[in-house]
Amino acid sequence: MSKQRAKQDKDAKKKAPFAVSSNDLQKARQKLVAELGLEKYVLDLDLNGYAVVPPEVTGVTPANLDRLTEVLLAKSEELVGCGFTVAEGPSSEVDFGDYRGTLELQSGAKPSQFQLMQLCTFDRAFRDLAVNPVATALMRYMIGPYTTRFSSHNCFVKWKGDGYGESLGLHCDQGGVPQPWGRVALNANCNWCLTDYTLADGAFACVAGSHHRNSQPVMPQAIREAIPVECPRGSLIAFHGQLWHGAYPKSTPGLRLTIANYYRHASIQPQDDIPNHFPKALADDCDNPKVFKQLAGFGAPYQSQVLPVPKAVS
Ligand SMILES: O=C(O)CCC(=O)C(=O)O
Ligand SMILES: [Fe+2]
Repeated sequence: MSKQRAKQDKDAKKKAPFAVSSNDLQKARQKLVAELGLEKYVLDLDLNGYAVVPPEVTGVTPANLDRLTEVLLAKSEELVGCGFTVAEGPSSEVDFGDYRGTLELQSGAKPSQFQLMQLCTFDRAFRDLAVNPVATALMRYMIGPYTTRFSSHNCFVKWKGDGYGESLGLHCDQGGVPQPWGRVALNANCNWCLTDYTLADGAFACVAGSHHRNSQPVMPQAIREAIPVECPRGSLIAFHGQLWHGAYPKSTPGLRLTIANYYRHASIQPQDDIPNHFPKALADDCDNPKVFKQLAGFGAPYQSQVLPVPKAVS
């Protein structure tokens, strides 16, 4: 194939990602994995529906983690109105008013966490994380090499309390998508642990392999099947949108801080309308503006007369 033809084909795939042959998709997925040496992690994703990737592999440094943590603690203080430290948690009692939580509702547990949203507008450090090459390769492996997009960028700030209660808040991130579900992940998630994950510190809970069951968690059995995912600060827990997961309650002092970068298939509505509302100038200020803009889904066709019309010949 001539170089020009190969380039035309590549451009066509980018423009029409839904029309790529299975063969080409398979090759593109294999390339993503081989280039970064991620074989072990995609095997975990295939078998268990999640993979724990250490910072030595993702390249996220202690200085990166410190910066992310610093900004999140400052934002928490700004919004809540009291100081926050990793060692001690919120410096005062906090009041949620009538708010009863989200995953907490399954067990009626009293909220002991909140979420910060739209992280990629806070600081470049979050935009760099959103385009981390290892994270994006794993997301593309599960969702699709050409069809992966951002859904939202959030942080869980969790402290000592009942957590999600006895249900562990088990759910599938893809739970809002109508069934039947297939093998391709329509959502997938990157949980970046900014503090150590141990059972007592409120670790991620999941049922290994449950992404193969193509269903919402079957309760209450799923609670007995769940296991804690324990890993040190800086780890990435990447997981499939069909994995049954939640978290154990935190029973120790201080904070459990987690960034949840949530990705979607291009056919799925984003949680945050990033394609239309994300400030485009910020996308240029990150480690890989090209990848950021592609994952953001800027410039979707059909929002104007993108295809030419013929002209009447008189
Ligand atoms: O760790 C948690 O509290 C829940 C994480 C979660 O459900 C998610 O990121 O989708
Ligand atoms: Fe989730």
